[in-house]
Amino acid sequence: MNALAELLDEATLAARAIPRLTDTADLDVPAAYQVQRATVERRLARGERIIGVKMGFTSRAKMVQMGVDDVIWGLLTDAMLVQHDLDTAGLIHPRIEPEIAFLLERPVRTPADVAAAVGGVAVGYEVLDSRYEGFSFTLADVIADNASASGFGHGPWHRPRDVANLGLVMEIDGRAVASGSSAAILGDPLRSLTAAARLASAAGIELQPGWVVLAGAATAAVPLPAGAHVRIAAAGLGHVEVTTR
Ligand code: OOG
Ligand code: MG
Repeated sequence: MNALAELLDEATLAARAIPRLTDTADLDVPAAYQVQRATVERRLARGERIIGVKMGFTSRAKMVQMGVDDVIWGLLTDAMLVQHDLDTAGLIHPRIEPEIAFLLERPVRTPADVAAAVGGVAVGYEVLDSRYEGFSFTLADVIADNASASGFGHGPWHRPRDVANLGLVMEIDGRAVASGSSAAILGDPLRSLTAAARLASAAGIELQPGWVVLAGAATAAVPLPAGAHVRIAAAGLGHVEVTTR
């Protein structure tokens, strides 16, 4: 596991894509999550802190785009939080996608804790950067690669509210590049949070107060070029912007 984690971690640090692990290794889903954990451990050893989790493939649009059909999750660290601008030079082939973000104010150990745990909701985005050549992978590969996690950001937090059917629009340099509804996320992004709670309890991880949970993209991701201005808006939740260099 550690050798595979090292390959992924080095690919991340060097911004150089690698062949899929499953081309040469026998990797099932439980083993892939062990590799994921080991990649995150390497980040923690460099001083990064876990500040949340991200859900993946919670919408048909994403499953169809990537050819994968199971809900997965990955871990977010403080180093991934984007503050207004992002240097794409250190990335391989970044993509961006709109997200709904939850802020936890209480620990979540089981799905039963979810309803009382949400302290805020926001419109957000995720920057994906698969460490695999051609941004192409199997389910086990993408799990091992921490669900392609690279960066994320969110707009202002709002008090908890119904986010089941919010219109989402993502623009790059003023041109709409993706639009959809939060209903595409398992019918209601809150269900994605429940799924995160289920995966967390199975993994023996407690979701912590202060953590952010990205519910998963409602639309396909789009390539994120350098020198771009991206604006993501969700009805009732305002917007968030990011500029790339
Ligand atoms: C994997 C991550 C999927 C989402 O929101 O569905 C994901 C990928 O598409 O590279 O983050
Ligand atoms: Mg995502």
